Amino acid sequence: MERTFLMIKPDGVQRNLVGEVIKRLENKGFTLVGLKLMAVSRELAEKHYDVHKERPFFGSLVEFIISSPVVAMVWEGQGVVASARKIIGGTNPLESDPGTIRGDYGIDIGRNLIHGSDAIETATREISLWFEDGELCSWENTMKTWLYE
Ligand code: D4T
Repeated sequence: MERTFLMIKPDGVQRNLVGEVIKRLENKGFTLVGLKLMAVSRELAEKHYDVHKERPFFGSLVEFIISSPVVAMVWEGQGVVASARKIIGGTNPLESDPGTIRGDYGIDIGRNLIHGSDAIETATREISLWFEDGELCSWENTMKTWLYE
């Protein structure tokens, strides 16, 4: 079953949106297999956003991610990588569709509440960057029969 890495950024945690984010993914039918509140080291933040290291916003993005705790999560389900990105919404919250997390709760691109892996390969890399194998819990949701044909 496909897995993705999601991170509620410091603004999402500070704004008490942890429950709201989890609720949206649970209601969709996806299964939570990893969850932790953590203070992020500069090294981890820089590794996570390595692809953006030449971009002008890289420095402020790293400072933001390490400024206050984040909630790191792994979610599982059919098509979860692309579907979670749709639930999250476009990068710039002012332009994200209403009904998405960013569209409903955000304004500024530098405070866009949540990160989600953008492809299956990225998800694999990010899950192993943020979680040890032993921190993930493989379990079968008893509702599976009612979610999948
Ligand atoms: P993440 O990676 O956080 O899920 O966001 P996206 O996948 O939607 O967008 P991204 O990789 O292009 O940007 C990563 C991260 O950088 C912040 N950012 C981005 C910013 O502060 N200023 C900017 O101009 C851009 C493009 C927001 C998300």
